[in-house]
Amino acid sequence: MITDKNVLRDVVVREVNNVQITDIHTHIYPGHFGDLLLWGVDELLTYHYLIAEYFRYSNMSYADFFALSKREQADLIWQTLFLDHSPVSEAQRGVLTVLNELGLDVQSRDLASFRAYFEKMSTQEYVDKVFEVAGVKNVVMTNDPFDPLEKPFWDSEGNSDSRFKAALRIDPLLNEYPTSYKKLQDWGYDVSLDLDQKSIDEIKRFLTDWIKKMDALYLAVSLPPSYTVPEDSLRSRIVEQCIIPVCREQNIPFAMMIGVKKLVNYQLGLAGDSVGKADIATVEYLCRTYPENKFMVTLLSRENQHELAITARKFRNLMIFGCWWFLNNPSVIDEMTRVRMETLGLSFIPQHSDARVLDQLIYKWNHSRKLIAEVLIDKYSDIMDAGWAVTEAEIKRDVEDLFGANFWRFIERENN
Ligand code: FIX
Ligand code: ZN
Repeated sequence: MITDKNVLRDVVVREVNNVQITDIHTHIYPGHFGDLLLWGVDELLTYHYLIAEYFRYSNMSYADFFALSKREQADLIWQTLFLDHSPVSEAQRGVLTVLNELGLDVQSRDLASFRAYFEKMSTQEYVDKVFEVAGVKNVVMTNDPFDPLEKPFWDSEGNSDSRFKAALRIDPLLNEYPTSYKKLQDWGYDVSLDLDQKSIDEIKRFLTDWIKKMDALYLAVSLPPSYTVPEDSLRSRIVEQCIIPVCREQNIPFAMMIGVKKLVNYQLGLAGDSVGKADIATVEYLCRTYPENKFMVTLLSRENQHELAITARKFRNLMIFGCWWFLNNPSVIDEMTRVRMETLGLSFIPQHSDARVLDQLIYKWNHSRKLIAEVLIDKYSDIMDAGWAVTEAEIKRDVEDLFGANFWRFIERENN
């Protein structure tokens, strides 16, 4: 039993630093998926978060910037965001954390030397290195059969690296059915625009085929703030008549990531998306109406977070996760984790990395481990003040729950 708060801090920090993480939402791929896997310092510097931050200081035309090579873009970003101004934003600091955790001489500010380090590394060697340094056991990818660059890999060799788990991502099906249905036709699914019963059945077959092909752990979609179910729309009908029954049959969660205002500045590409408050009533409706289904939900707006935590209190088939995208900043991670722990105890998934560049696993988890550990220390300290003495084994158990076991238990799969 721990009765000393200094010992408490040491144990929590040790267990949080040592836990092997399951990262439940990323955009990275195994090494054999070729150029789909982004890694190295030039990819880190041209992350879309940093591109948005670069243009805060630059009058260069968007077209001229995107016409540059990735290396030339990285040079501009390094000079502007790191040398001309101190790199204090979360994404800027993240680059420094990656380089520092890899043992490079960050103080040198020598981009050429950083590039030389990566040039010596093979892809597979670096995948192994990053998973080790980041303390990540496995990641869940974002796997989109509508992506013409990714689909060929699933139609041929598929995934052979067990550290990379699949999630079936179906944004085009839900958000752009008037165009995506033609692709389903090309793939041999007898669907039509008017979404007749035959189309409903064929969309269910498509979803089932791909869940099995990928061994998808969940089915995911990114949705606008206006997302509403039920409503008189193709999207709402596909959700209730296709996705809900298939996810129940396959016993996998439906993961809704709600609140993205796509391309508010279309000239910025991936960096051009923004945020809007979602309607929690849709989450309530789906969890209430389909108690046999499991839902994972993350909302993009800070203003949605308290009501999302309260909604999770109402529905045991709802698992809330992550401090997504614009929320993945220390001030907000701290606030969200405290609200969630005070509201839900330990029955939530505090974080995912959303890593688009392999190396980001290192900084996103280095930063979040520290923040989540501080919240845990405070919460254990509070119950110690009420006479409760927690054990080292219980701290290890709780930490493993937060950083992976809650997810594996919710999806009823083994973490292997
Ligand atoms: O929809 C998503 O999965 C988002 O996370 C991405 O589209 C977004 O660009 C991102 O990487 C945020 O971190
Ligand atoms: Zn994402």
